[in-house]
Amino acid sequence: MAFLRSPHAHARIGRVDLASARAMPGVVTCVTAADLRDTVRPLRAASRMTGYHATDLLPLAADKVRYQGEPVVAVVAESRYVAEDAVDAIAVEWSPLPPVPDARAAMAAESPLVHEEFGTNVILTRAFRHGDVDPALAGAALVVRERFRFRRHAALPIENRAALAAWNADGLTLWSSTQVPGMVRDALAESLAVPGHRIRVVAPDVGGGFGLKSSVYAEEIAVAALARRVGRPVKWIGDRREDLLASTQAWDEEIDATLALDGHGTIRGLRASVLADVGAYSIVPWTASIEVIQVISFLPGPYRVPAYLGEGAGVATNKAPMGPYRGVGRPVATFVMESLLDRAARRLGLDPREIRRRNFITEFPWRSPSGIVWDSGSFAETLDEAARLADWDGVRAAQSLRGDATRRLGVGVASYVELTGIGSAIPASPGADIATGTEGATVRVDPTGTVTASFGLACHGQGHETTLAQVVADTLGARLDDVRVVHGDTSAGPIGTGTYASRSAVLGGGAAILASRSVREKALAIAAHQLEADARDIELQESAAWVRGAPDRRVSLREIARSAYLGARRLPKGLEPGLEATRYYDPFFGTASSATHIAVVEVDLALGAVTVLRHVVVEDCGRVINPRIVEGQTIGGVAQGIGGALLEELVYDDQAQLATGSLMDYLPPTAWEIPPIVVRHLDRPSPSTIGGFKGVGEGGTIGAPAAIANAVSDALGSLGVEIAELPVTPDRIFRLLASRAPRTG
Ligand code: MCN
Ligand code: SMO
Repeated sequence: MAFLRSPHAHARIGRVDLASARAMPGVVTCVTAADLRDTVRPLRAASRMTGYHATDLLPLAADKVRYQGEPVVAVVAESRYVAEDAVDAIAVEWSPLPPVPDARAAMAAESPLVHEEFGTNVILTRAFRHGDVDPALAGAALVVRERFRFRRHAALPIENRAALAAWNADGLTLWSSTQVPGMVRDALAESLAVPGHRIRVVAPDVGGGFGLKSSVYAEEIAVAALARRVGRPVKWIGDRREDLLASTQAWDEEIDATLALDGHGTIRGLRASVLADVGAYSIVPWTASIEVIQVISFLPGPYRVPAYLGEGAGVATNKAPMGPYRGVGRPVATFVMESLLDRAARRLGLDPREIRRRNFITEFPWRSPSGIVWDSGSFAETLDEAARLADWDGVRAAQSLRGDATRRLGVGVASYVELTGIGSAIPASPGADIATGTEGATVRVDPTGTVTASFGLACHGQGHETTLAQVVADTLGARLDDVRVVHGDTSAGPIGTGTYASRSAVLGGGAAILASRSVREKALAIAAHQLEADARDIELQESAAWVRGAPDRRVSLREIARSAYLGARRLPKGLEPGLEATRYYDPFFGTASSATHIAVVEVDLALGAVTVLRHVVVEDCGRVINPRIVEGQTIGGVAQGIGGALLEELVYDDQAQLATGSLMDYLPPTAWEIPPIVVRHLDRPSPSTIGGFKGVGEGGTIGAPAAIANAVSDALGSLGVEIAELPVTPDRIFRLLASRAPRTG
């Protein structure tokens, strides 16, 4: 399958002439929205947010297009080559409409509308209020104010999105490069009107996702609908251009923020107004709110903020829809709060570390101004350890020694707290019934004594095959080699949604512990029966059980499992045969992960170039299941954070045309830009989750941009430059310096 995608950001679709495309040898079918109207129902993401307008998710645009790259015609052919040629042979009569390229301008009364029927481009608003912020600001010794800008980014998995649909007498199998097979299954059941048990969604090993693959996409529905229509399997493999144009984009916000403090640097209040450019549609299932809600939820950070007002608005523009990308809103929130704190520290003559220490939350549980419960946190500890590892004082000494006029050294800190392993008490969006708060695990010991642990998760590089196997092996008492983890297949495991929101260790691991405990208890009962001992006296470890104190009275897990399935005479009286359990886990609120990042940078004033010399992360992700995996997660996250801080930006022009549609223009970091990254784990078990785990998959990306921005501001502080916009590209640094430099010659 190949798509004819809109060349316009905003246009009415007139007559579509498919005749020559259909006549080409090798073309199986060409369809428009009209051809699918009777067989595909639109999907809508529900929410009770104020002023929220849902939009339809359909496989192809009907009537008008709202962003460049939106799919309009689907062509199925014998090969991708033929399909692409057929796309070129299609003639569409477009009536271009005035585009909406800018969120602030889109709020003006005279702006063209992305969705006329809403009568506005503001498609949602949300606010968090805590205490009385006005008097806090009015009576403060110091008020720092800034308009911050975080530019639009792409999650950019190296592997583009892809989907393959095949129908047979049993129904549909969809192989998709998705993080959320459970959600896609439910969505397809609704959109194609097919019973859920006739749909199997498989997410094989297809590389990275980074949040970009955690929504339901038009192309997934299109391949499924077209495969049903033509009675043959249909495959779509997206290319890089399609990925940059038509996958969800992220982190596009403008934030007006004001922080009020007393003379000692103690925070009195914080006010922020966040304008998010959410693009053309409200995505399924997250809605268009996912970024903006996270920004205003997490702005107060790991600090005591007695009065807070955070207001956010999501504004529709003619760009690809905004969706989740590693960190979701928190890279932005952390950038804003940490930048404000450094500005305050500079005005007060305080060390950046000291102003943080004075404001860190120290009592737990703590209810944040946006209603999140922080169950724990190691804020000061991560800060002190990171400063030590980064040799903060050494950098300061070097700064004062250096006489180099063109290259400046800077050090920057960012501390954050994030909610991970989110349970059912915190809905993804108000009133939305997406089952993000629960997850299941099935643990089965077969008669050969090996263990299969299956999950509704869909891991895509996080190493669950290792870490979840460790959890099951440890809890059950099996050898690690005897445990196989199965995930990413809606027909092979318990009900679940998938892998996102740094939830798998907490929710999947929690469910795995519960299921493994049930299996272990039964295995102990069977072993006790066979060894003629009391179950309380049985040890079960490394796939063998023995009577405590009498190690030669033993049976293997294999013998226990055989008995479990042979039944009657091998089992204690009344015990049900079988050796497996399915359990679900809901951590209710979730748990607080925290970290401090410190970046040391050098800024070349002549080139405007920033080099990150070293980057240190000290994190508290609870009990660490696997230190190497956590280290890898953190390093990968920091790499994406460095890209976000220095290089990566999706640029749209004033016609809402994407100017960065290839990797020649959109610049992810390479090994060249990534310095040695030092990671330390504190390993402080969560008090509120089974197993004590806290999530860690996004943290690297949350802390890095803020730390780097603060390091650049530190390097350029004596020149009067403070960073308020990311990415801080050479061009931006050049302009900042030029606007402050005295004119010569
Ligand atoms: N882990 C651990 N000890 C802990 C916590 C976690 O050993 N205390 C391990 C886990 O068992 C898991 C890994 O660390 O193997 C990440 O765990 P977790 O924080 O639960 O996050 P998820 O597994 O739910 O992964 C989602 C997260 C998100 S939201 C994005 S975005 C992201 C990320 O993971 N996308 C990634 N990391 C990625 N890594 C790769 N390679 N590719 C992506 O697309
Ligand atoms: S952005 Mo991660 O998939 O929650």
